Amino acid sequence: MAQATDARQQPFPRNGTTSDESTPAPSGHPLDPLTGAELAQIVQILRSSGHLDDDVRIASINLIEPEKHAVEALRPGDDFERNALAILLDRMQQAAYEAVVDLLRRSLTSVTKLPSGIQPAIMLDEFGECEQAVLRSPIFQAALAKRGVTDIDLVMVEPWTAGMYGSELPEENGLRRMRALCFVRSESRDNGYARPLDSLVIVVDLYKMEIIRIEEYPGNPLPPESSNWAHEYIPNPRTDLKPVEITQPEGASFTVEGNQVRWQKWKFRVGFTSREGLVLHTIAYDDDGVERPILHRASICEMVVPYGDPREQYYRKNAFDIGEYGLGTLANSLTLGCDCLGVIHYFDFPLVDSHGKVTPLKNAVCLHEEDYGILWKHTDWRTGQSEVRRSRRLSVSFIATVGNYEYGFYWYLYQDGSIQCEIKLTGIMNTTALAPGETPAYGVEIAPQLNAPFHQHIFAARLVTTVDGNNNSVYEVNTLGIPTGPENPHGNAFVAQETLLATEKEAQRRVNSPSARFWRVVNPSKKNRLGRPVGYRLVPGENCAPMVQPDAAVMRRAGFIANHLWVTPYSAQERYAAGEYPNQHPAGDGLPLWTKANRNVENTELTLWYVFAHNHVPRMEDWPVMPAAMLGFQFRPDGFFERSPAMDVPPPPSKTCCH
Ligand SMILES: [Cu+2]
Repeated sequence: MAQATDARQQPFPRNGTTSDESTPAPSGHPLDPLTGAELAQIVQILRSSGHLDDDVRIASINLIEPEKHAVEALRPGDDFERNALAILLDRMQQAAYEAVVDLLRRSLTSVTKLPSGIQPAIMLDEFGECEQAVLRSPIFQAALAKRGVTDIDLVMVEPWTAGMYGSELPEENGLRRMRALCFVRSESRDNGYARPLDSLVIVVDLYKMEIIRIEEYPGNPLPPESSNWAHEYIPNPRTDLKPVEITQPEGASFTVEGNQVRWQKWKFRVGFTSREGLVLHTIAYDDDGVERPILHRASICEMVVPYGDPREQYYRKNAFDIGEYGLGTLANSLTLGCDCLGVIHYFDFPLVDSHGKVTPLKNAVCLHEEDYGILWKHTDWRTGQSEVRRSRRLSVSFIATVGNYEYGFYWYLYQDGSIQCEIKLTGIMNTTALAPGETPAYGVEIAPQLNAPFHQHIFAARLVTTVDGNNNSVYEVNTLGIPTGPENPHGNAFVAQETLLATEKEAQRRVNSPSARFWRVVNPSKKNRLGRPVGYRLVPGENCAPMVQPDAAVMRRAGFIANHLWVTPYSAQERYAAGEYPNQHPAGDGLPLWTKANRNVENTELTLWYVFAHNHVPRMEDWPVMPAAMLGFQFRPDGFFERSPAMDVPPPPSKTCCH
């Protein structure tokens, strides 16, 4: 891995001319995701160099993003490098590789074998291959027949990542594995999650695509009810909905040039990776003609969904949907008028499958404006003077389908300088079966004999902060009442107390709603007109503690969920909260490992990691398809502007206002 790490630190931009005049520098911007042509070229370079043959699969190919300083130093017309990291899996040799490809020179820079035991993320086509391998297996069919299931076409095999729990059998060591759960549809378009067959877990070797063993458990009968969600199954749809039309007769207020977006005073770039999906780069705000940076890079970089059912067949359900599956790969192609309304700009991004076939993902990211209620308002009751402004926000989003669940990722920019991240959780809950009359201990009965287990959806946002410049510090702000006494004789006093988080250990924090805790990211060398350092505050939304115990096996891979806030010095190599390869990782990568050094995080270049959780205690109303639950956080200016930056928003045209 050392070789590959070195290759990622190649100097950039490359000043001067190319050595080979036949390979001109690429157009666009060095942060632009790899194009389809670039992906095809990388595949071709890997093939012709002998590193990609029939035994080898491509787990992912992504741009090696240039370092922050290199991007900042870039001037229009500068020449720049394009390097990519391909993660390869040789099934025959049972080995994984990192290959670095130099697109400008059309050459392979390095190929590094990963240490044994490191498993790249699950590839999209492995899900289908795994399901088919199980369905075709006579021993699986025999296990089904024992349970009265004879129509194999109705069986849904759902592979889950196997993780690493210390309970693996010796014969599994070193194998690339998944653990598949089973569901049985009542007809071909039925909602299979209504009928979990929870007495079987099939452990599959993905190298050979064959069953290692079938685990058999005491099981309950299939629940009796169908719970279909497609429109043809829903009788009597409501009929009193009149149309709502979003019209923007003069078009949208944003402009898009390549992947760069400008909207009112905002400017940023849209990026996309196969792992994280949507990424925002170089978010800046034009403040009276001065472009002030805020975030260099923003993404949701990891997530984990721990389930609270301790039974042997279920305690390993802890999907790392980003690091183990890849949300970009699982992104939907969005539909105008359904997923987004109004004047839309869609970004397409190419995807490469495990065999090297490149296909465009149309409409992967949606960009549009939304009316968002009142921005500000005041009425002077003495004079009758009244002013109101409508809030307009810019929405950038994508939606990923991960098996039974959907995750919508939305980033919003507002006219008051605020940035918001919102995640919408929808789709179908994972289920288990109950005996007639049984009350579930670790879940909620949501339909007759159907249990939805307690679980949490935990997300990690990675924010490379550049609040008015590169060197930032973080303060925690707690609002505290002062005990009644000489300093607070009337008992009413309370103060907002700021505490500097100077080191990585000091900056490992949890949310605290009783003290209205938030974190203020400041630039200590930039003062506002009142003498305070300019800042942005990270305002938590819904959040809660992780419910797994600190010594739970999953915590060895998901150590990042122990804190809601982590602050690290900026490093382009520290990219994902659970490390580069959480799939079957033995222990301890990512934030817990890096922060052991307890590095300084005061007045230096920072990465802020905000971890937030939706605690899902299922409801009957979440079934059969869960109405979207939303959570997220805000990044709001705090002493960054000299006054409300929203004052110059003009009143709505009078014809659109009711009087
Ligand atoms: Cu949930």
